[in-house]
Amino acid sequence: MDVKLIIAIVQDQDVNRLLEKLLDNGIGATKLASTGGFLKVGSTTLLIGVENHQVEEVLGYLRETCKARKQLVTPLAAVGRSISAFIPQPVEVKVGGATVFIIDVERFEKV
Ligand code: 2BA
Repeated sequence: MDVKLIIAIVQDQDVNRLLEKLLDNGIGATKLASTGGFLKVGSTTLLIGVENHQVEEVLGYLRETCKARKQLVTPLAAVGRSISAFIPQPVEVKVGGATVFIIDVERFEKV
């Protein structure tokens, strides 16, 4: 059996629709709470174990349900400078749809 582990980092707003799609189609998933290293806001990481022939199907569900969104980030003011020297302007950052890693599983057991 050729098993893959799909690790998908998705935005919290998209998770319920994605999980519904997966479960309706008999695909199991584990949901983990996560935090993005850059924005430091909450996200959800799903562990999805599937056979190789189901990978494209899962990618399809991810594309259908995970939307790209824009967020404004305000860079930190430079330390040790007067406020007039550096007034931080919000910068727009595009987040998502989903960040996906697909990993070969050497062995899969349920004991
Ligand atoms: P965050 O690290 O919070 O990043 C959120 C968004 O900020 C990213 O969206 C990207 O558009 C932007 N960004 C990240 N690092 C940046 C930087 N050094 N300079 C400028 N902009 C930056 P996405 O690329 O859609 O990533 C969404 C989330 O997926 C990330 O949240 C992180 O939790 C995860 N992720 C992305 N790339 C990853 C990687 N190579 N390894 C592990 N996790 C990753």
